[in-house]
Order: sequence, then C-alpha cells, then structure tokens
Amino acid sequence: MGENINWQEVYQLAESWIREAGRIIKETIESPIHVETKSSPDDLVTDKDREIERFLTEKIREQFPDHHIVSEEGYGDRVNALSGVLWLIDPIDGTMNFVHQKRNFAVSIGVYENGVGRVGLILDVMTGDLYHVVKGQGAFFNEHRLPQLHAGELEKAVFGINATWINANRRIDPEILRPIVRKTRGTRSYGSAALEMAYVACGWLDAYFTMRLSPWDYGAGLILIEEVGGVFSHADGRPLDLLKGGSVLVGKPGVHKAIVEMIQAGLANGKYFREELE
Ligand code: 2AM
Ligand code: CA
Repeated sequence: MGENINWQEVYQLAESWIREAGRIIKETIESPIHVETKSSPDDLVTDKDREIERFLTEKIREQFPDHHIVSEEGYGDRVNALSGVLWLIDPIDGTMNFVHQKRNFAVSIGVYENGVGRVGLILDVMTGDLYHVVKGQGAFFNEHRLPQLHAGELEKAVFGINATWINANRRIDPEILRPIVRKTRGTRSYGSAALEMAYVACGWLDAYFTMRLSPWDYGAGLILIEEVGGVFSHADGRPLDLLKGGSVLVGKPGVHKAIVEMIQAGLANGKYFREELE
C-alpha cells in the first residue's frame, strides 16, 4: 500500500485546500463566534473549527478514499496503526488566539506514509504566510527555501515556552525548567504550537517546549523541522508517537540536546514529570 504516490501532487491539492480553508476563516473573522469549552474552561472550540475540519476531511475523502485521517474535532477516523497514508489535521491551531486576538492561529496539515512524514503545511491564516515541505524537496517559508539549522547553543537560544510550565502545575516540576530558562537568552510564547514549530524550522526560535500536545498539533511541524535538520522528542528525550501525543520538545540539535540533558538531570534528582495526566 502507498507505493508510487506522487507527493508533489498531494502537496498541490493540500495547498489548494488549506488556502481555501484560510479564505473561509478570514472572510468571516469579524462575524460573531460561537465558543464552547471542552476538557477545561481554557480548552476552546468554535463552529469554525468544526466547519473547517469538515471541509478538509471531505476533500481528503473525496480525493483519497483509502487514506486515514486523525483530526481534533471528530470528523476523522479511529486510527490505531501507522500503516498506509495518514493525514493529521488541525483545522484551527491556537483557537484561543482565534477567539481573543483574531490573529496568530493556523491551519495545520501533515501527511505521513507508514509513519514517515511526507508533506506538511502550516498556514498562518491572517498573514497568509505558508510554511510548507515535501520530504526531500526542501522546507519553505512562502517561496523562500529554509536553510539547514545550525547546532545552536542554549546560552544563545530564544526558547518558546509558555509561562504555565514555570509556575505551579500538575505535569512538570517548575524547578526542572527554571534553570533552563535562566540559561537561555529569552523566552517567547505565541499560543499556536503549529506556528511555534514553524518558527523553529525557520530558525526564529531555537527550541519550543510544551507538556501537552496532540498529534494534529505537531503533525505538520515535525516534517518541517526534520527537513531542516532539527530534532524532536518528548521533553525527556523519548521518541514521539504520531498517534498518542504528550510532551513535545523541538529544536536545533545542540539546543534540543542541552535541554533534554537538563530535564533528565532534574528527573534524576527526583523532580516530578507526569505527562500521562488527562
Ligand atoms: P489548539 O488551539 O488546537 O487546541 C496552545 O498553547 C497550544 O497548545 C495550541 O497549539 C493548542 O492547540 C494546544 N493545546 C491547548 N490545549 C491542549 C490540550 N488540552 N491538548 C493538546 N493540545 C492543546
Ligand atoms: Ca485545534
């Protein structure tokens, strides 16, 4: 299964769909948004998330009836294996930004074949910037081909991390992260994991860390980062799972390594790290 797929063609279709999705969102950005909460008061979903996911999943199914889809809002398939072609879709990544800021949110599409990343697209909806990759053919910011990432150093790193994780929280001991943050040049937080991963691929952030993501949040980002020689794993260095989610650490190779080592040192010192919490 999956042999002889023309990934350039898949990319072109996905690009036309993601741009159409972006137009639909942008056209109605000033309309009232119906917001609901999901797992917590801060976990938001809107009619737009559902409408865009339905649009994308219909396009994929029409064109590729034998492909599988994992997506956030329930229009995807129940998938428990990586065989065949798998689309990881987030219709709106950064829904809180979409609702509160009307900017800094993205549509994210990652396509995998037997677990290997092939095609990735992240559209910054309001700016129209597209971060995109076809494996082996380079990663791009719009028409600009992205260079390979340097090793990087923690002492010179701009680190993407949300303040949540350096304050009291259930998942990671803030004492693990504080010395890491102290070593970096500074921190940034944008509120869209997909965009933050795109920024790492572009070299604008040197690393990005979070304790809780789902596969659709990082499906496209990993393919971009891999193409430019960046590294990704769970926060403590274990390999990521494309179907499961959890903590995510991506970065330039040297910066990623330095952060993993400091997190592992914290764990060896008995600090807590619980990423399996619901
Ligand atoms: P979302 O907007 O698609 O939900 C915000 O810090 C980033 O984390 C966004 O990319 C957001 O994606 C993601 N995120 C927020 N809550 C999450 C949760 N409960 N599980 C997984 N990812 C989450
Ligand atoms: Ca989402």
